[in-house]
Amino acid sequence: MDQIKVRDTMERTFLMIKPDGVQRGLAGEVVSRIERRGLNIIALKMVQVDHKTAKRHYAEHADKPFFDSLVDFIMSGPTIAMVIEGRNAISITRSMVGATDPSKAAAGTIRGDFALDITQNIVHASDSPESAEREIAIYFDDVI
Ligand code: 3AN
Repeated sequence: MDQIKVRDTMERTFLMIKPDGVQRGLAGEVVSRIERRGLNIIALKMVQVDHKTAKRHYAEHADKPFFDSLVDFIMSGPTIAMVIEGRNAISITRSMVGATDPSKAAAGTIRGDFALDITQNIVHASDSPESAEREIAIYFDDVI
């Protein structure tokens, strides 16, 4: 897979609107928040995640008790995958997404405003440069 080129603090990160976010009609809201923050969406596509890809996506959680439910849920409907670029894009996107557990997510974050459930929590976003590179490569083989 292609390497992601990072210049200065310019970063690329991966964000996925999960099946619940798409099904609830929140895709526009999520995209709008990213755009209004000033980040650039440089790639975007709708993806029906297959089993192999789901297991690859969540490989770091393979030994967790919630692994099967994570994999099942990400495959349960269409998702929207995107690559976001901007200064400090990884940490800024994570701060916009909010805490993993929506009961701990601050109001004003995507999860804090729209989610109640730790599995059905609207979005996934990369948590480090290594994760971003790995996750972009899973879903986009044409982003350099
Ligand atoms: P985040 O999505 O905030 O990066 P991760 O990477 O720690 O969180 O976990 C990936 C996904 O696994 C979460 N989005 C959530 O759906 C699920 N998850 C994490 N921790 C738990 C947990 N304790 N119980 C159930 N599901 C969990």
